[in-house]
Amino acid sequence: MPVQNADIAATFEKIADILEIEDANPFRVRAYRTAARLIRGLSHDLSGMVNAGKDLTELPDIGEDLAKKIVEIVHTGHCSMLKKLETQIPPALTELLQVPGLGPKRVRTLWHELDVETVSQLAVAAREGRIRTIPGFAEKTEAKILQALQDHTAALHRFPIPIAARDAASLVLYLQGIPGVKQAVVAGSFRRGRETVGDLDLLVAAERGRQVMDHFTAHKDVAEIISSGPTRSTVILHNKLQVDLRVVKDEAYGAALQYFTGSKEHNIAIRRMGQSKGLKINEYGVFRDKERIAGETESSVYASIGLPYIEPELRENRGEIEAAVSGHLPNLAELGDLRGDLHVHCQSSQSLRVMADEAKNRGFEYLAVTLRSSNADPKRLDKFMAEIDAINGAMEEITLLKGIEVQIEKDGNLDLPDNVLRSLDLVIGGLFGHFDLPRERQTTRILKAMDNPHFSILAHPCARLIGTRGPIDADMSRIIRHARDRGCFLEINSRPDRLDLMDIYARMAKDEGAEMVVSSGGNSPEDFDDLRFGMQQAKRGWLEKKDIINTLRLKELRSQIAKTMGR
Ligand code: DGT
Ligand code: CA
Ligand code: CA
Repeated sequence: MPVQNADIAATFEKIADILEIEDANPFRVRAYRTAARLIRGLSHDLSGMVNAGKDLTELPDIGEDLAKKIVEIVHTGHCSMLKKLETQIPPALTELLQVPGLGPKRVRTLWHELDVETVSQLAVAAREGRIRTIPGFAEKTEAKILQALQDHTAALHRFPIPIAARDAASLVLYLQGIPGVKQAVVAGSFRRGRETVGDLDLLVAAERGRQVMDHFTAHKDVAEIISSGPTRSTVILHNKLQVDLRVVKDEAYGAALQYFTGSKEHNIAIRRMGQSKGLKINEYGVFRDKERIAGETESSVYASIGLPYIEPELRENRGEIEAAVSGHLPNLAELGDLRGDLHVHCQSSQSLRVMADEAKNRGFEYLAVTLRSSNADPKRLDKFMAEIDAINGAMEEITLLKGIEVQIEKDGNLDLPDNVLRSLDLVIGGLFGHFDLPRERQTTRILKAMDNPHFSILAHPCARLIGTRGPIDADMSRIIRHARDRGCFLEINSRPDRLDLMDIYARMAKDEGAEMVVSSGGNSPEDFDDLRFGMQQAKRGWLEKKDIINTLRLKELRSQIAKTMGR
């Protein structure tokens, strides 16, 4: 199929967008926009003209340079200049331009001032009121962005966890405050720690359901009541998130929680096991004939079929029931097991101190600050080292490690020379471009990066951005085995739009005997909160304390890393 005029116009629009984000010469930007508009309005096909050997510069506003690009696009289907430009900015950045009210200038400012690179990061920044703090962004702008994002998120159907988490926390608190409510919790996929949720499932134990429902549907965040009865209601919040509420009596609370936590596949398997023992298991309890024999707690439901309690993160019918039967359930790692964070960024010496203080307050023993390789010119690197030494000299309770985050280049080389890497305690490497290489090349690229003797941690190995960019096409099982053999560690990055390693690969890595690290990947003190999402992902991957190296004491951690780095 020949290249359409619309494709060529879109390519030029995209070039103009990126140039404008990069603050390029406005005349250059305008040349691409003008050409795009002209091409869209043409009545004849450019590909036909190219193939007929016509001189394109005879068209208004098309010079030598643009003509050459059109020929390239018609012949090859792509534009090498655009490909090059795309590697210069975070890949999701141009998607921010789709948000009504955001032009390239604003996108650039949000990126530089707030580190906002994706739509979900924009949502979090808007919700936290950080956008209004930038000069030129009024409170009204922030509200407009928020509204636009809510429409955008609704279109995605599934909600990112941090947004659901806020609504969940505030609704649970609200429900707990209603007279007569004994318990209020979140069930469903949220409780199982999935990375996105379709809707929120809330469960309340109370005697009088009608009263609870009336309070619930009157909540200020409720935009629309889909249905409301004495035991079940469904509402839509202003941000388009659907919330289901079930009210049950105390004696059925455990059975209802087990049922509404799911997953459906897990429940079906549990119900079958019950049937084989002559039991009926449903959301009201466990019954033998008409007699209720369990249901007050979740544990009682599992115990009725001879099983130990199964953690919600495992309930996907991925072997957890068999493991429970044979007594081989994992002893899952907990957030409290983490003794430090090995991947955070700091913008200034001041924020370095703030991060160190916060890490100490959270009871961490160590914190690796990872300078971005793009900021690692000799002068800044020296300053960074000196600042860390100064803080380590002044603070007793916590040790800062000198880390660096390097980019894995297209050919698998790291973007800093070995003599620089040698001077650091920790080298993290990740993919920041060329996400669409074919499988074999992508895989060998990563294997080669890990072979660098200074390489210690593979950051966000799948390089996906939830809701924006899918995982790279690579042979994860080979990457995992290589990491194990080489002694490198695989990161579970806790940023809510990354959550990468994904649960299935964390599980594969554990099974293969590779070791992992759960990192916040944060830029500010609050970002340590995200570790809970990373730990949920770890639990969904069946990880135990021994699978996660940042549960080690500093001394053991140091010797592990030193071994990896051949020191
Ligand atoms: P989501 O909302 O798409 O992120 O995923 P869930 O797992 O929260 O699904 P949801 O909200 O449709 O239902 C909540 C739980 O209720 C689900 O995990 C298990 C239970 N459930 C719902 N429908 C059925 C069903 O037909 N059979 C069984 N056994 N359980 C069900
Ligand atoms: Ca749900
Ligand atoms: Ca639901």
